[in-house]
Amino acid sequence: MTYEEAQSLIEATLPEKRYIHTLGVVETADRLARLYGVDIEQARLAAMLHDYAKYFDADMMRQVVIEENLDPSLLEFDDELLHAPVGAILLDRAYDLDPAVVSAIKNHTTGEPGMSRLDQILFVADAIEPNRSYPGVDTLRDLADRSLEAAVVATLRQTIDYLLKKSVRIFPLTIETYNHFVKTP
Ligand code: DGI
Ligand code: FE
Ligand code: FE
Repeated sequence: MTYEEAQSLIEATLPEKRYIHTLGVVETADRLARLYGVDIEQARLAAMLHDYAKYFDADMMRQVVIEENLDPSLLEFDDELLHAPVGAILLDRAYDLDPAVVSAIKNHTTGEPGMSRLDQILFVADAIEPNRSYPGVDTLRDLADRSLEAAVVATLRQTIDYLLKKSVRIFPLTIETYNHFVKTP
């Protein structure tokens, strides 16, 4: 799948606001890929496709989890978690994508212990793209220019903080990713 094909698909699939977010993630992932010596074409394609399934029907996505033998614990947590792994598998099924791109899409919401630098770039770019606005986002943007791994940890810390404040359950993979990337003294 070329970047242009992905762009047409995403422009036709997502509402305008989410498409604008996506363009911000592409721009940010492109910049981080250049900065950290990661494949720019893979980063742009993964960013363009990352929220493909964001507004898909939750029951349909739960069905995909079952049929494709994805982690069954996804069914016990917030439906928000489904769009990353389900989007990745549906896109791969339809377009036979580069496995590195599939992995970045799959891991963009929770991260994954030991995730690749391409995965890390999409994970961070999603959190800091120019249209994002939440307390601390500028600190995260500065950090992303200095250390990709430190930005991954800080992004996870901000996500976990946000989930704690909302009193919602935290998906174990989010915590496991945090534990993997955090530097212990
Ligand atoms: O799809 P985006 O909004 O661009 O960003 P995303 O893919 O990072 O999704 C963010 C959503 O996922 C947000 O509503 C919080 C939720 N989320 C992320 N990690 C966890 C989580 N929800 C729960 N319950 N547990 C998690 O660990
Ligand atoms: Fe997402
Ligand atoms: Fe996103």
